Amino acid sequence: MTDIDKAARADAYFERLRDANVAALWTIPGTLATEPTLDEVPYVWRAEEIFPLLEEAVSIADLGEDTDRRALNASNPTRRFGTSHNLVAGYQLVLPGETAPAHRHTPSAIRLLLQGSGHTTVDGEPVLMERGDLVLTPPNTWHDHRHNGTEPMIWLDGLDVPFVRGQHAQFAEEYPNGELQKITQEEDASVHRYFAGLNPVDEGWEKQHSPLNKYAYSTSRAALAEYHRGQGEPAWGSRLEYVNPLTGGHVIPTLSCYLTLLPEGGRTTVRRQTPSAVFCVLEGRGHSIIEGERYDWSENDFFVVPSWHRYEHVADDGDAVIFELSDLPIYEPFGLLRVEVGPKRGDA
Ligand code: GTQ
Repeated sequence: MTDIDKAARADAYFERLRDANVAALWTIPGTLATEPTLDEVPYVWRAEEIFPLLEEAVSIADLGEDTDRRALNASNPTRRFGTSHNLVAGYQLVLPGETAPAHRHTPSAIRLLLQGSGHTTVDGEPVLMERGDLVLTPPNTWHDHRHNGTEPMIWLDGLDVPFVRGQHAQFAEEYPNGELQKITQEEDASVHRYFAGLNPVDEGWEKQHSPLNKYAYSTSRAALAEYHRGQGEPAWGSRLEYVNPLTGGHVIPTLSCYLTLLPEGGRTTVRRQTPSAVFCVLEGRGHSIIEGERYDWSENDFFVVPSWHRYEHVADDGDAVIFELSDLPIYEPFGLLRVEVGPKRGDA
């Protein structure tokens, strides 16, 4: 058989395979790739550019009429939807006097309050949100937003929607009559139950997510400063994870959150890991080097580091405090978590 015969036979064969809805393994690119392809890109969404666009949305979308949530989602430039393949982040705006009606859904959400103050009600608990507070909206919890302050309220939304949709597991429902939910608990009730590192004994908490609906910035910032001091104020900074007080584990089954303090002039250890992450800057100005490229950031900006990209952060102006939302918990149960951490560089 000549090479020409063989090639002609192969072409005809592959066509018959297509008709039979099968493919030959040796023709499929990447089936057994030796490492992940970097097919998403790092990107910074700047408050300076996006806040005005969000404010413009007020004249375009009335809350409760045109939309239940006035939010701008950040799409990775390589994707139609999703800040990374598992995460979607964005800014949301609620004006004084406005309310966003209650609903619940299988995707989980976190909020990081950036400007103004107001409430998110989570399963009957009104959670007061102030700058830097992390508020959880775990899967299938009823949540609505209420603004009773004076300044427009803007926060960072972070959700696992691309992951949940990818699993064909997205369900959502509106609260009856499109209204705010009934308040059944005191303000910040979950915070009051867990504030001292002591856990209630007979509550019978059966859920997989943290029973705490809020991690107040006043508390987390102080804890981070204490920890950093105790570590001898390393130039590579200090990083803490927000945990479920009952288990010490991640706050939500699919999502983990961290807070990093990086002293002015400091530089984090280079890191590369399979999970993707969205970082939001709470304090300071600086830049990150991601796969050799420089990305500048300042207060209220957020940026994505996709899977398996090498990155480090540098604090250029003031101590930097960076919040991080990660999809790391998705990787753990399947043995897919890989983390490479470079050497600590000290002040050199
Ligand atoms: O505030 O409840 O960005 O349900 C996407 C889905 C925000 C919210 C989003 C949501 C919300």
